[in-house]
Amino acid sequence: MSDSYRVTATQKTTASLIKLEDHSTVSAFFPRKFKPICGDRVTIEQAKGEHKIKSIDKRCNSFCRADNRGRKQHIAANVDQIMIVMAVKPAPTRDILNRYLVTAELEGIEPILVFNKSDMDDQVFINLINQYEQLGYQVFKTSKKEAASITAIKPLLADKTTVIVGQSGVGKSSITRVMMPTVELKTGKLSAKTGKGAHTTSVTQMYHYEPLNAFIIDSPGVWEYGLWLMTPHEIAHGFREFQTLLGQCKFSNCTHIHEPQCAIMAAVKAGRIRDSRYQSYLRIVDSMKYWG
Ligand SMILES: Nc1nc2c(ncn2[C@@H]2O[C@H](COP(=O)(O)OP(=O)(O)OP(=O)(O)O)[C@@H](O)[C@H]2O)c(=O)[nH]1
Ligand SMILES: [Mg+2]
Ligand SMILES: [Zn+2]
Repeated sequence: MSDSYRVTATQKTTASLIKLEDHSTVSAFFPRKFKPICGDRVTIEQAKGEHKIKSIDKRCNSFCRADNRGRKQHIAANVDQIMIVMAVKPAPTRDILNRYLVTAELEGIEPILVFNKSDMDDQVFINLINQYEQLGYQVFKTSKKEAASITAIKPLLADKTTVIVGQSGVGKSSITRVMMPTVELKTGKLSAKTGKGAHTTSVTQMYHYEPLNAFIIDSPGVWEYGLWLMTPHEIAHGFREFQTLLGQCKFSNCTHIHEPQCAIMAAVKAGRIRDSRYQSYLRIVDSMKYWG
């Protein structure tokens, strides 16, 4: 049996790998058609005195986003959890959290919500935190100035692969650094002009943190997180509190937008689904027209 490796980073024709048995690292080249991504499990062989990726295991799941034409772009593979980081500044864009959650629900990735920079304002996120806790999500309020608020998340990372996502400048790398002090990460300053992040992390990179046996994937921040072309049915499935009602609408192909006897709209009316979440669902469905 050949040894098992995971991809920690990719360059044009080579990938950095970590050997799962002893956590040693190697570099291996790959044919272009392979398209390995961070988190992939691979086997390697020797070719002309170099390491070469021989095979990529079928992915359990992957964290994806839309490319600029609405196609599904795979970012990280075989992930157990997604840590969605938001901050007081830059403030989250309107539907960004729900869009991340749609991906998480569809791919079977457990979300961890982190509201960071509470030192700048302790109040702004109180309502959101309550709402998402009520939906059953794990929610944390953090500040890099209060290490305990971040170390509280650490136990969740043990023995898991966690991808950390969020807008540029929200503090993804800063949080990772507090949780895993021995791992070397880059962090940057917010641009004084725009208050936006400076895109400090430029490539997706997986780190292994020995004390927790945790794999952490730090990804470059985005201004906006876009979902690839999806059907209303897929998007509705991405809203956790809709799931038990799907299938109870009069029409099996109900889009929950205008149809009579829609179980989702009835639940919104009755206050069992929060209107802000339903409005966000409508906007996300509507946003798919850009890929049309
Ligand atoms: N006040 C305050 N500043 C923070 C906190 N966390 C991070 N920052 C600052 O925010 C800036 C951006 O932090 P990073 O950790 O680089 O952000 P990032 O999310 O990794 O950004 P990208 O790599 O560009 O995606 C840095 O100047 C950090 O020092 C916090 O809890 N409070
Ligand atoms: Mg970063
Ligand atoms: Zn419906």
